[in-house]
Amino acid sequence: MKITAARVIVTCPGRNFVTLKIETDQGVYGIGDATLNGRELSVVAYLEEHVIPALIGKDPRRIEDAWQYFYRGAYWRRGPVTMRAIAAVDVALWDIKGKMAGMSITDLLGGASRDSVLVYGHANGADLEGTIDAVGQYIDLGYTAIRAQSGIPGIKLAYGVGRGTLHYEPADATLPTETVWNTSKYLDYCPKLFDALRSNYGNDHELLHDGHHRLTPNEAAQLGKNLEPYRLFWLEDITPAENQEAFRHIRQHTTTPLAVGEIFNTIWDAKDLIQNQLIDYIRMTIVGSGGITHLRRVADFAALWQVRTGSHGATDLSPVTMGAALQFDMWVPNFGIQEYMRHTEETDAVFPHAYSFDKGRLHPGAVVGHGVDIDEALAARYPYKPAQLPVARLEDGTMWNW
Ligand code: EZ4
Ligand code: CO
Repeated sequence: MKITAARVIVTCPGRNFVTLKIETDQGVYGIGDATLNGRELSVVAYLEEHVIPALIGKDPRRIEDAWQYFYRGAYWRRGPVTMRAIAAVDVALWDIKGKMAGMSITDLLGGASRDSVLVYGHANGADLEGTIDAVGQYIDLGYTAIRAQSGIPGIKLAYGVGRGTLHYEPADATLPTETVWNTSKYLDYCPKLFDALRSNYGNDHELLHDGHHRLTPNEAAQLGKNLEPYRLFWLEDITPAENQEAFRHIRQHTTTPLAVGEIFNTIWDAKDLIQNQLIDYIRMTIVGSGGITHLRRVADFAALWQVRTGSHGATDLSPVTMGAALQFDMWVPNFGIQEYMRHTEETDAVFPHAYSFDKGRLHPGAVVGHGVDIDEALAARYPYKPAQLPVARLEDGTMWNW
């Protein structure tokens, strides 16, 4: 069996997506997501210039060898661009293998460990009242786990505040939007927000929050302590994690569960965090971390320390990644939760899929491979539109982490 062709499809049904389609001499094809929010065309070039020429003629059944070829064989390892390109190849090859076997990727991995996948949605409000309402709306939609983000009095364009309630999308301009950050205001406001949410809705729901890399380790420790009475499911990305050791201080001061990993690319980014039990959830995702072949190694490693998965699932991860993630989530023994931001109707139409939401959970549907396709004729009607993620500065102009 041979790969006969591979091509990259770029489409913008409301936001940009990069998709790799691999065709074989058996008439079976597979697709993989390669979207890197705000840097999409760099992965297109990587795939077209450096990956596709080497794919032609390879045996698509040899997924492991393809992974090693594009990882070890690149010499220049790791990084968001390389690992997304590898992920796209990997997911497309798992899709092909599933179609050839007449099996879902869950079955290829060893079969389902659960009946459906617990997901959390994003409730965003411009202020306290708006956020309380938004959480109520998610409860009404059937969500049992909800991430709450809120506009903060005195902060211009706080992270996570949407323009609509269901479709938050931060990438929005050809040059990054400038936001302003103030840590003290956030540290004062955040516990008030969760106090209000617990007083309004009680303790029956899981509540999550994303700090989006804004705090120092000691500030993170303070926040974690102050949020303990509200029993969060997790506090995410509370400080940058390039230095994994930095989490030791936070861990020593709070029992609020910690989640990290949406910008990680390989197991090496998470190794110390996991083996020193400095986090509770690893948020690496298929598209960001070299595909299913690599993510299952991360999950198995994490299981040794009872660290569970919590894959990133924002709207910049295409339905192809969501379909593949659900296949993975159904199998992975140490599953925690899956992030799920709804795509727009335009996006869902370009990527036909079988997964569906019901009562706070996603059901993958009966599929072979990952079960997500691309309607190329429809995709061609939405040309690429440059968009970038915002940047953040402190009030005196100092660049900060967005
Ligand atoms: O800001 O995916 O947990 N989710 C997040 C996301 C990220 C976007 C960046 O492209 O932090 O909203
Ligand atoms: Co996040």
